[in-house]
Amino acid sequence: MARTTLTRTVLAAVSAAALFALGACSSDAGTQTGGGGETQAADDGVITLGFSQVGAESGWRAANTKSIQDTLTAENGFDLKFSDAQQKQENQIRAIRSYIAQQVDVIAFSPVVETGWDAVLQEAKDAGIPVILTDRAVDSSDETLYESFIGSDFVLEGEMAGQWAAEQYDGEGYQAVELQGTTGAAPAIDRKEGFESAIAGSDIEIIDSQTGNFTRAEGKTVMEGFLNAHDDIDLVFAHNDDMGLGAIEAIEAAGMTPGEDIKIITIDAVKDGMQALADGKINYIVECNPLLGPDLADITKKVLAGEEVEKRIVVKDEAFDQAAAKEALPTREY
Ligand code: GYE
Repeated sequence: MARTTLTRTVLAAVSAAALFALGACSSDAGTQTGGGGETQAADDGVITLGFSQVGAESGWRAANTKSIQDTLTAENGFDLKFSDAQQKQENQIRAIRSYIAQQVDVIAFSPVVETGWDAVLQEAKDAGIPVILTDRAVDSSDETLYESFIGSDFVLEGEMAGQWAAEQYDGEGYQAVELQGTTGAAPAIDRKEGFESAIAGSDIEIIDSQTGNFTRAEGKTVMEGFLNAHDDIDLVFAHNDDMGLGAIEAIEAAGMTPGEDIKIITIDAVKDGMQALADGKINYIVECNPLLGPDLADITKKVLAGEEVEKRIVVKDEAFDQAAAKEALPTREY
């Protein structure tokens, strides 16, 4: 439970004294000390963590939310306060401010877009509340505004997708369209960059590119637009499975066979995407592991214990073709 100001101050004094007695009250414990000099260590053993989630836009997000809620449980010593920002930065900023006002022990969030966080992160720092980023990065020149960033390497994911495309389709004059993730989001920016760099010099050309906001519905609508505007699309690169699944619906509605008439490459490898890959409707998927709950729990405990944590924790991803998807599906966790 969040503590009241009174208990917080008293407990902070107690834990500061305890740290001092242990000889640990040095600048090494800086991650726990905010502008007011208050110590943020968990006292009653329960860690109150405020988590601001991006939204519920995709299968990946659902698996990510489940991982966080299944890990940060009372049995594991957490009091999780969870809010869904519905893909809006202003909602996330509001949630973070409310966690600061509630004096939680730690704030974690997955920033919907990369920029515009410095002010609210500074407020958390001034309140002595450590912040951990999960999944998506912020674009800030001040790395002291957060403790650690846990998530995949999105540039690498885009590169893996592009490399496979270049190997499969080079020399064939392939015309590709791109379904981008949410404008300004780290995975949209980085996956685009990675894919473009990997296909540079190949025979693949991106003839159109628009955001589908990481959702199935928008992926479908944008693909319908692409199909109306171009009659020579060979390949779709979708920044996530859901938009690829929306594109499949649009391609089928236009009387074509996805995976054959138009090839599809996506990122995430969540169940529905993997099923479509195994069914031959998608051609290749680069994984993005959403199971970030255990790492978040671990890093949170270390930060509150004053231990050094890595500033960047990179989650490893695989990639699947159709045969690999058939093999992996029965034991897939998400
Ligand atoms: O790929 C997409 C989701 O930030 C990695 O967000 C995440 C992305 C994921 O909506 O499906």
